Amino acid sequence: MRLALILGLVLATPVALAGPLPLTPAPAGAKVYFISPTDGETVSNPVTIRFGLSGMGVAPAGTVKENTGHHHLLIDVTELPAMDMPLPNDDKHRHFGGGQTEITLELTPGKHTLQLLLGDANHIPHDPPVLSDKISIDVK
Ligand SMILES: [Cu+2]
Repeated sequence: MRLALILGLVLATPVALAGPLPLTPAPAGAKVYFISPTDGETVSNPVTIRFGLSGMGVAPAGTVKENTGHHHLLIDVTELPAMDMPLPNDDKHRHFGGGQTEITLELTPGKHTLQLLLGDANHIPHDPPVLSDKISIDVK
């Protein structure tokens, strides 16, 4: 099973692989972005955050299917996590392994940054990473 998975990824990847783990290729032009809120917006709790994705499809974690992934929401992350390892799973790195495309949450009042990063079946960013612009919001 694992050998077949690795073989499949190698065969599907036209360029040489970097790093110890085979990365899942992302198609050119794939884009992840915030539908809402928008950069600089002032919002009130609870805050609903909607995730957009174009050029790829959303699939639950564990699903090995070409050109798919699941969302990760980075909250107030100043230093991006490693792009060749499974993403951390904590309050600042939220996984949406069920294939969710939005979340409603409570944020402490004040300024926060939000960024989206797509992960593959194993929570590893794609090659190249599918990463949104970082937005800032002000929570009242
Ligand atoms: Cu994940």
